[in-house]
Amino acid sequence: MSLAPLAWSSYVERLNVQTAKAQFDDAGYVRADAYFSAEEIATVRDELERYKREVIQRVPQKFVFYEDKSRPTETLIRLERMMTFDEFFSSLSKSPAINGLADKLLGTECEPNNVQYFSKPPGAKPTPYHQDGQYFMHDKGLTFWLALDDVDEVNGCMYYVPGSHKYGLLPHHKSNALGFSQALTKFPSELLNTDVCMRATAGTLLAHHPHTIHNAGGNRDSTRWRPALGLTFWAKKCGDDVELQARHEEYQEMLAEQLQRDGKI
Ligand SMILES: O=C(O)CCC(=O)C(=O)O
Repeated sequence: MSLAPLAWSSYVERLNVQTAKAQFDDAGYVRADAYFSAEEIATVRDELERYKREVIQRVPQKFVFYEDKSRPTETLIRLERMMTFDEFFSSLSKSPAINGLADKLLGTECEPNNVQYFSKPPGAKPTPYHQDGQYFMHDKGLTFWLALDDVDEVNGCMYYVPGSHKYGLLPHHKSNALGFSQALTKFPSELLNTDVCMRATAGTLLAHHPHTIHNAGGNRDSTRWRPALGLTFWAKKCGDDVELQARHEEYQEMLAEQLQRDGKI
Protein backbone atom coordinates (compact mmCIF):
# COMPACT_ATOMS: atom_id res chain seq x y z
CA MET A 1 0.00 0.00 0.00
CA SER A 2 1.33 3.44 -0.91
CA LEU A 3 1.62 6.20 1.66
CA ALA A 4 2.83 8.59 -1.03
CA PRO A 5 0.85 11.76 -0.12
CA LEU A 6 2.68 12.33 3.17
CA ALA A 7 5.86 12.55 1.13
CA TRP A 8 4.39 14.81 -1.57
CA SER A 9 5.64 18.38 -1.64
CA SER A 10 4.06 20.94 0.69
CA TYR A 11 1.62 23.71 -0.30
CA VAL A 12 4.67 26.02 -0.19
CA GLU A 13 5.86 24.66 -3.53
CA ARG A 14 2.39 24.61 -5.08
CA LEU A 15 0.91 28.10 -4.67
CA ASN A 16 1.52 31.55 -3.25
CA VAL A 17 -0.08 31.14 0.16
CA GLN A 18 -0.38 34.88 0.95
CA THR A 19 -2.33 35.51 -2.26
CA ALA A 20 -4.46 32.41 -1.71
CA LYS A 21 -5.30 33.43 1.87
CA ALA A 22 -6.21 36.98 0.78
CA GLN A 23 -8.56 35.60 -1.91
CA PHE A 24 -10.07 33.08 0.51
CA ASP A 25 -10.78 35.78 3.11
CA ASP A 26 -12.16 38.22 0.54
CA ALA A 27 -14.27 35.97 -1.72
CA GLY A 28 -14.90 33.01 0.59
CA TYR A 29 -13.15 30.64 -1.79
CA VAL A 30 -9.93 30.19 -3.70
CA ARG A 31 -8.90 28.01 -6.61
CA ALA A 32 -5.48 26.52 -7.33
CA ASP A 33 -5.15 25.16 -10.85
CA ALA A 34 -2.77 22.22 -11.40
CA TYR A 35 -2.32 22.03 -7.62
CA PHE A 36 -1.72 18.30 -8.00
CA SER A 37 0.27 16.93 -10.93
CA ALA A 38 -1.15 14.48 -13.48
CA GLU A 39 0.96 11.76 -11.86
CA GLU A 40 -0.38 12.51 -8.37
CA ILE A 41 -3.97 12.52 -9.63
CA ALA A 42 -3.36 9.20 -11.41
CA THR A 43 -2.20 7.79 -8.04
CA VAL A 44 -5.31 9.11 -6.27
CA ARG A 45 -7.51 7.60 -8.98
CA ASP A 46 -5.74 4.23 -8.75
CA GLU A 47 -6.16 4.24 -4.96
CA LEU A 48 -9.82 5.12 -5.36
CA GLU A 49 -10.31 2.10 -7.63
CA ARG A 50 -8.52 -0.07 -5.04
CA TYR A 51 -10.79 1.35 -2.32
CA LYS A 52 -13.87 0.44 -4.38
CA ARG A 53 -12.51 -3.06 -5.03
CA GLU A 54 -11.02 -3.95 -1.65
CA VAL A 55 -12.17 -1.61 1.11
CA ILE A 56 -15.81 -0.82 0.42
CA GLN A 57 -17.07 -4.21 1.59
CA ARG A 58 -15.86 -3.59 5.15
CA VAL A 59 -17.20 -0.02 5.34
CA PRO A 60 -20.54 0.38 7.20
CA GLN A 61 -23.42 0.90 4.75
CA LYS A 62 -24.17 4.35 6.13
CA PHE A 63 -20.93 5.60 4.57
CA VAL A 64 -21.61 4.33 1.03
CA PHE A 65 -24.44 5.82 -1.06
CA TYR A 66 -25.87 4.41 -4.27
CA GLU A 67 -28.59 6.03 -6.37
CA ASP A 68 -29.87 2.49 -6.98
CA LYS A 69 -28.50 -0.24 -4.72
CA SER A 70 -29.40 -2.92 -7.28
CA ARG A 71 -26.87 -1.37 -9.73
CA PRO A 72 -23.92 -0.52 -7.44
CA THR A 73 -21.19 -0.14 -10.07
CA GLU A 74 -23.13 2.28 -12.25
CA THR A 75 -24.77 4.27 -9.47
CA LEU A 76 -22.23 4.72 -6.66
CA ILE A 77 -22.58 8.40 -5.91
CA ARG A 78 -20.79 9.00 -2.65
CA LEU A 79 -18.26 7.54 -0.22
CA GLU A 80 -17.96 9.01 3.27
CA ARG A 81 -15.21 8.97 5.94
CA MET A 82 -12.64 7.41 3.62
CA MET A 83 -9.80 8.48 5.88
CA THR A 84 -11.23 6.30 8.67
CA PHE A 85 -11.08 3.13 6.61
CA ASP A 86 -7.98 3.55 4.51
CA GLU A 87 -4.41 4.64 5.10
CA PHE A 88 -3.92 6.19 1.68
CA PHE A 89 -6.84 8.62 2.11
CA SER A 90 -5.84 9.28 5.71
CA SER A 91 -2.34 10.11 4.51
CA LEU A 92 -3.71 12.38 1.76
CA SER A 93 -5.79 14.34 4.27
CA LYS A 94 -2.84 14.73 6.66
CA SER A 95 -0.33 15.62 3.95
CA PRO A 96 1.51 18.97 4.03
CA ALA A 97 -0.08 19.77 0.66
CA ILE A 98 -3.59 19.56 2.13
CA ASN A 99 -3.55 19.84 5.94
CA GLY A 100 -0.70 22.36 5.73
CA LEU A 101 -2.74 24.55 3.39
CA ALA A 102 -5.88 24.25 5.58
CA ASP A 103 -3.86 25.55 8.58
CA LYS A 104 -2.67 28.54 6.56
CA LEU A 105 -6.04 29.43 4.98
CA LEU A 106 -7.83 29.26 8.34
CA GLY A 107 -4.96 30.79 10.29
CA THR A 108 -5.17 28.10 12.96
CA GLU A 109 -4.14 24.48 13.37
CA CYS A 110 -6.67 22.17 11.76
CA GLU A 111 -7.32 18.49 11.49
CA PRO A 112 -9.11 16.42 8.86
CA ASN A 113 -12.76 15.82 9.65
CA ASN A 114 -13.92 13.91 6.58
CA VAL A 115 -12.70 12.64 3.21
CA GLN A 116 -15.55 12.11 0.75
CA TYR A 117 -15.81 10.94 -2.83
CA PHE A 118 -18.44 12.65 -5.00
CA SER A 119 -18.73 10.70 -8.24
CA LYS A 120 -21.70 12.32 -10.07
CA PRO A 121 -22.37 9.59 -12.65
CA PRO A 122 -23.98 10.48 -16.00
CA GLY A 123 -27.53 11.71 -15.32
CA ALA A 124 -26.80 12.63 -11.66
CA LYS A 125 -28.95 15.39 -10.21
CA PRO A 126 -27.66 18.85 -9.26
CA THR A 127 -26.30 19.49 -5.76
CA PRO A 128 -28.55 22.14 -4.17
CA TYR A 129 -27.27 25.54 -3.04
CA HIS A 130 -26.06 25.23 0.53
CA GLN A 131 -23.44 26.33 3.06
CA ASP A 132 -21.25 23.63 4.60
CA GLY A 133 -21.61 25.34 8.00
CA GLN A 134 -25.10 23.85 8.13
CA TYR A 135 -23.45 20.41 8.26
CA PHE A 136 -20.45 21.46 10.36
CA MET A 137 -22.63 23.32 12.91
CA HIS A 138 -19.87 25.95 13.24
CA ASP A 139 -17.68 28.14 11.01
CA LYS A 140 -14.22 27.11 12.19
CA GLY A 141 -13.35 24.92 9.26
CA LEU A 142 -13.12 24.72 5.50
CA THR A 143 -13.74 22.37 2.61
CA PHE A 144 -11.35 21.40 -0.17
CA TRP A 145 -12.82 20.11 -3.41
CA LEU A 146 -10.36 18.27 -5.63
CA ALA A 147 -11.14 17.60 -9.30
CA LEU A 148 -10.09 14.08 -10.30
CA ASP A 149 -11.08 14.69 -13.93
CA ASP A 150 -11.96 17.64 -16.14
CA VAL A 151 -15.18 19.34 -15.07
CA ASP A 152 -17.40 21.80 -16.93
CA GLU A 153 -21.00 23.04 -17.08
CA VAL A 154 -22.14 19.81 -18.77
CA ASN A 155 -20.83 17.21 -16.30
CA GLY A 156 -21.54 19.19 -13.15
CA CYS A 157 -19.04 21.82 -12.08
CA MET A 158 -19.14 23.70 -8.79
CA TYR A 159 -20.51 27.27 -8.57
CA TYR A 160 -19.47 29.68 -5.83
CA VAL A 161 -21.20 32.90 -4.78
CA PRO A 162 -18.35 35.37 -4.10
CA GLY A 163 -18.62 37.21 -0.79
CA SER A 164 -21.55 35.10 0.45
CA HIS A 165 -19.48 33.90 3.42
CA LYS A 166 -19.95 37.37 4.90
CA TYR A 167 -23.72 36.70 5.32
CA GLY A 168 -23.24 34.18 8.13
CA LEU A 169 -25.22 30.97 8.29
CA LEU A 170 -28.57 31.30 6.46
CA PRO A 171 -31.70 29.12 6.93
CA HIS A 172 -31.75 25.72 5.23
CA HIS A 173 -34.43 23.10 4.74
CA LYS A 174 -34.40 19.39 4.01
CA SER A 175 -33.48 18.63 0.40
CA ASN A 176 -34.37 15.59 -1.68
CA ALA A 177 -30.89 15.30 -3.18
CA LEU A 178 -29.34 12.03 -2.03
CA GLY A 179 -26.20 12.75 -0.01
CA PHE A 180 -26.96 16.47 0.25
CA SER A 181 -29.61 16.68 2.94
CA GLN A 182 -29.67 20.46 3.23
CA ALA A 183 -30.67 23.21 0.79
CA LEU A 184 -30.58 26.96 1.23
CA THR A 185 -34.16 28.18 1.89
CA LYS A 186 -33.88 31.68 0.47
CA PHE A 187 -31.11 33.06 -1.71
CA PRO A 188 -30.18 36.63 -0.66
CA SER A 189 -31.75 38.70 -3.48
CA GLU A 190 -28.68 40.90 -4.03
CA LEU A 191 -26.58 37.78 -4.66
CA LEU A 192 -28.87 36.28 -7.29
CA ASN A 193 -27.02 35.45 -10.53
CA THR A 194 -23.63 36.34 -9.08
CA ASP A 195 -22.36 32.76 -8.84
CA VAL A 196 -19.13 31.90 -10.60
CA CYS A 197 -18.64 28.69 -12.54
CA MET A 198 -15.61 26.71 -11.33
CA ARG A 199 -14.68 24.88 -14.53
CA ALA A 200 -11.68 22.77 -13.60
CA THR A 201 -9.15 20.30 -14.90
CA ALA A 202 -7.95 17.19 -13.11
CA GLY A 203 -5.69 18.39 -10.28
CA THR A 204 -7.48 21.69 -9.64
CA LEU A 205 -8.03 22.27 -5.93
CA LEU A 206 -10.87 24.51 -4.71
CA ALA A 207 -11.26 25.64 -1.12
CA HIS A 208 -14.34 27.24 0.43
CA HIS A 209 -15.41 28.78 3.74
CA PRO A 210 -18.25 27.10 5.70
CA HIS A 211 -20.56 30.05 4.94
CA THR A 212 -19.82 30.27 1.20
CA ILE A 213 -22.98 29.54 -0.76
CA HIS A 214 -22.25 26.96 -3.45
CA ASN A 215 -23.83 24.27 -5.55
CA ALA A 216 -22.90 21.92 -8.39
CA GLY A 217 -24.75 21.32 -11.63
CA GLY A 218 -26.30 18.00 -12.58
CA ASN A 219 -24.34 15.72 -14.88
CA ARG A 220 -25.98 16.11 -18.29
CA ASP A 221 -23.27 14.14 -20.08
CA SER A 222 -24.26 10.68 -21.26
CA THR A 223 -20.85 9.05 -20.73
CA ARG A 224 -18.57 11.17 -18.52
CA TRP A 225 -18.60 10.88 -14.72
CA ARG A 226 -17.54 13.84 -12.58
CA PRO A 227 -15.25 12.38 -9.93
CA ALA A 228 -14.08 14.67 -7.11
CA LEU A 229 -12.88 14.41 -3.53
CA GLY A 230 -14.24 16.62 -0.77
CA LEU A 231 -11.89 17.00 2.21
CA THR A 232 -13.19 18.89 5.22
CA PHE A 233 -11.03 20.36 7.99
CA TRP A 234 -12.01 21.63 11.39
CA ALA A 235 -9.94 23.79 13.73
CA LYS A 236 -8.30 21.52 16.30
CA LYS A 237 -10.03 23.41 19.10
CA CYS A 238 -13.41 22.03 17.86
CA GLY A 239 -12.21 18.67 19.20
CA ASP A 240 -12.49 20.07 22.76
CA ASP A 241 -16.11 21.17 22.24
CA VAL A 242 -17.92 18.15 23.63
CA GLU A 243 -21.36 19.66 23.09
CA LEU A 244 -20.62 20.36 19.40
CA GLN A 245 -19.29 16.83 18.88
CA ALA A 246 -22.44 15.38 20.45
CA ARG A 247 -24.81 17.55 18.36
CA HIS A 248 -22.92 16.65 15.20
CA GLU A 249 -22.95 12.95 16.01
CA GLU A 250 -26.69 13.09 16.73
CA TYR A 251 -27.35 14.79 13.38
CA GLN A 252 -25.27 12.17 11.51
CA GLU A 253 -27.20 9.36 13.22
CA MET A 254 -30.54 10.98 12.36
CA LEU A 255 -29.43 11.33 8.73
CA ALA A 256 -28.31 7.69 8.55
CA GLU A 257 -31.65 6.52 10.00
CA GLN A 258 -33.50 8.59 7.40
CA LEU A 259 -31.44 7.17 4.54
CA GLN A 260 -32.01 3.67 5.88
CA ARG A 261 -35.78 4.26 6.06
CA ASP A 262 -35.70 5.49 2.43
CA GLY A 263 -33.82 2.33 1.43
CA LYS A 264 -30.79 4.34 0.26
CA ILE A 265 -28.17 2.75 2.53
O1 LIG B 1 -19.44 17.86 -5.68
C1 LIG B 1 -20.57 18.24 -5.43
O2 LIG B 1 -21.53 17.93 -6.09
C2 LIG B 1 -20.81 19.17 -4.27
C3 LIG B 1 -19.71 19.22 -3.29
C4 LIG B 1 -19.99 20.15 -2.15
O3 LIG B 1 -21.04 20.68 -1.98
C5 LIG B 1 -18.92 20.39 -1.21
O4 LIG B 1 -17.80 19.87 -1.35
O5 LIG B 1 -19.15 21.15 -0.23
